[in-house]
Amino acid sequence: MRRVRTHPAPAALTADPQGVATHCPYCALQCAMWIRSTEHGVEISGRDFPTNRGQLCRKGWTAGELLDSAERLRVPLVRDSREEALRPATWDDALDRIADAFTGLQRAYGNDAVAIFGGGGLTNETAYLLGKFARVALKTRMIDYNGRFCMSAAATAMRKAFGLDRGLPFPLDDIAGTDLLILAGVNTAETMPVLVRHLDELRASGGRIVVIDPRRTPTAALADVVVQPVPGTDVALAYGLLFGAIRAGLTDGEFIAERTVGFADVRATAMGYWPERVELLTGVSVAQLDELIHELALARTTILLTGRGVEQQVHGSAAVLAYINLMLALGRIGRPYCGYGSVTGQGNGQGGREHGQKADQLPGYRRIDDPEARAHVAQVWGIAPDDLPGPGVDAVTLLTDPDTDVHGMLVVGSNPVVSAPNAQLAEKRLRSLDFLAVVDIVLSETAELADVVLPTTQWAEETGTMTNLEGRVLLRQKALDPPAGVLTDIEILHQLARRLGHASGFPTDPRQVFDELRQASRGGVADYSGIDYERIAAENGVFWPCSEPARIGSPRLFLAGFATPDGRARFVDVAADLDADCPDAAFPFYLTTGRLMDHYQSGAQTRRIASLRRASPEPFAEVHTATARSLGISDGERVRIVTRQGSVILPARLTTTIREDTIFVPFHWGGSGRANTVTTNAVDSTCGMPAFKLTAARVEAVRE
Ligand SMILES: Nc1nc2c(c(=O)[nH]1)N[C@H]1C(S)=C(S)[C@@H](COP(=O)(O)OP(=O)(O)OC[C@H]3O[C@@H](n4cnc5c(=O)[nH]c(N)nc54)[C@H](O)[C@@H]3O)O[C@H]1N2
Ligand SMILES: Nc1nc2c(c(=O)[nH]1)N[C@H]1C(S)=C(S)[C@@H](COP(=O)(O)OP(=O)(O)OC[C@H]3O[C@@H](n4cnc5c(=O)[nH]c(N)nc54)[C@H](O)[C@@H]3O)O[C@H]1N2
Ligand code: SF4
Ligand SMILES: [Mo]
Repeated sequence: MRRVRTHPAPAALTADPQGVATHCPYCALQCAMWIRSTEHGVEISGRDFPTNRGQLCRKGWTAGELLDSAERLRVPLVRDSREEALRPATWDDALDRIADAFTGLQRAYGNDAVAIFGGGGLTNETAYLLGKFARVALKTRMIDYNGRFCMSAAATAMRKAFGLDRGLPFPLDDIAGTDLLILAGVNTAETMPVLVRHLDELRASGGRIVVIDPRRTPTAALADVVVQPVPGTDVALAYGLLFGAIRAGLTDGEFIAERTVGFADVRATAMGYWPERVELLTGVSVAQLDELIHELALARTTILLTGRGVEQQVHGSAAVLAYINLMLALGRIGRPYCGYGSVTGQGNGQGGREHGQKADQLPGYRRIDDPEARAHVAQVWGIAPDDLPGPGVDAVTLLTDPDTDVHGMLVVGSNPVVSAPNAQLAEKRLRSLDFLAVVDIVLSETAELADVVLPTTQWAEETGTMTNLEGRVLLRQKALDPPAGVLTDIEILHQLARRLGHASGFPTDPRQVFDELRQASRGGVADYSGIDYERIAAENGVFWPCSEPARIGSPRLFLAGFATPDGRARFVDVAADLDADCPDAAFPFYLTTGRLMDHYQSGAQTRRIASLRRASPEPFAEVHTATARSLGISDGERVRIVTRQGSVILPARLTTTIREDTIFVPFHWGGSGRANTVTTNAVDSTCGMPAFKLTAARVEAVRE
């Protein structure tokens, strides 16, 4: 129970004495909650729903605190030059400044002089309108979003293999029914704590769990078999498992013949990954490989999930494809209680990538370079197809490359000064822009650099839809009025569009935006046309695709066929030997980065919540005890982590759960503890995914 502030709940579709039905503001599990105003303030409680069955993690329980925090933004901030401090301003002044600056820059340098950077935590309505704002109001091709850092590798791989990308092509409940769950590079116990109950159910019904992670994480504690590969070696490991599966006769010839194409080449490549070689490449011993093959042999059904550990690599999409190859060869995809899935991260990481925030996409998961898609969306938007800009550039290019035409930027729902790879490059580039505007709920590290900062409403103060990790479209209902004078993201877009000459086309009512999104997505891969707020509220969410007139949601995909032209899945013969930032004599360690239970992402929100800050007050470097001994480092002592990109000083936290050649640093802090000061800016060339999970590093004791 959290005390926040009193406000009557406005009329909502689903409300009862426990409050208004809504969902958590953080991760893609989107746990269902009740939120209620009482005479003591606002209370949050868990709500029964298929994904969370009434449970919340401590981030969810404490999410209400930021609604009333002194640190939240309540008025627009402006400054005339970067030497000045930001000062309060009226909405008219702040909005006029943005419109004037963007108009001036576009007049001087062309339409692409202004860029948009969005986020996977925004509602579908905001994400959709942001894409439309870029293409219609600004006519710029320069738009991308933080989902590039998150989902791009798995999305690219799934589109290649299956013709469609939906994080989980099956409901979460299926997990509890499979014989074998393989978690590769996903630390569920910390990053989706509530999902652990599905793992407990799986174990209770006799299912087994394999965890593949260089660190023995809290998730590994739930597993039957744990292997700790060298970071960045998942392609080789997956091929090694395929070699073993072929040799043990586990492949499903009938499935391969009837439902796939391309096995011969992949089989030939896999034959080059015999166990002794894979042990050398991955550090997973021949005996452990045998153990994994034994698990595959015992199971009739298998679900394999990847997280950012596999995906945030220079060969992230190749690694996902290598695991998909394994699952296809076993015939354990497109069948009940079987399948491959990527655990989507952000609250709307799934919907955020379907409705046009991405440089190469239009609503409904349409391609911006597809003439038919352009014609459809242009018609919905009331413009000529030729007036739609073409594909833009990926997030890392947008945020760091000084050679793009970009001179001004609007950032909505992301904090790249903390979260971008090798963040000093993004920081330098943002500082060098002629004009930067940020829409946020707090003065994030990125907002601190801006010329204009606009405050916006929080999750509980606006209605909108979110699409969870299963592809289930959910309704977050407005439960509280925002503080006086704070606008929603779509009200802000409306105001800006109006000032740019678009009096209509940017509605402020989320329902109206959603209705337009339905039309724009109609006939696309992610078809939402058969979904409406009432159905979502009445049916525990609706899975896409859901088209009119049938209006049947699709919880399980690929049972009858894949989304490729011939209905067959593709084996993709990927290479393992791609250039990563590998350790050498000068930088002998693998630095990997990731998450802690208590903080969310750049920490902009959770570092401002007292109990979370207390539980996890500062960043640190996880170092194996044996490594620390050889370097003369004791627990808590400050160490300098040096990479080819920079250095950072952090207290060492000694552990025996990490590989001796690997260092782990959480990325939730900015300033002097910013992990991304030292991460590489190398990306996966097929999708622009940064290699957050592997930078070559040196570790030194700091002795003044
Ligand atoms: N508490 C919390 N929860 C969150 C978030 C948060 O910030 N905090 N963020 C949300 C978001 S947006 C995301 S994307 C998800 C991310 O969720 P996860 O993917 O579970 O989280 P990460 O910590 O980024 O990485 C997972 C694991 O990958 C391992 N790993 C590193 N390198 C490799 C490798 O080469 N191979 C393999 N197999 N594993 C490797 C790391 O040791 C780490 O334990 O979490 C979501 N949930
Ligand atoms: N080293 C390293 N770096 C990483 C990763 C890693 O594993 N290692 N993971 C990457 C991944 S997977 C991700 S997803 C990114 C995420 O990194 P970011 O994009 O920085 O994510 P957040 O910290 O969630 O930033 C969201 C911002 O939007 C604000 N906000 C919240 N709600 C709203 C809203 O409704 N409207 C608006 N306008 N603003 C809002 C928040 O206050 C916050 O400032 O980080 C990436 N960076
Ligand atoms: S698991 Fe994710 S969605 Fe659920 S309460 Fe925690 S942060 Fe919120
Ligand atoms: Mo993410």
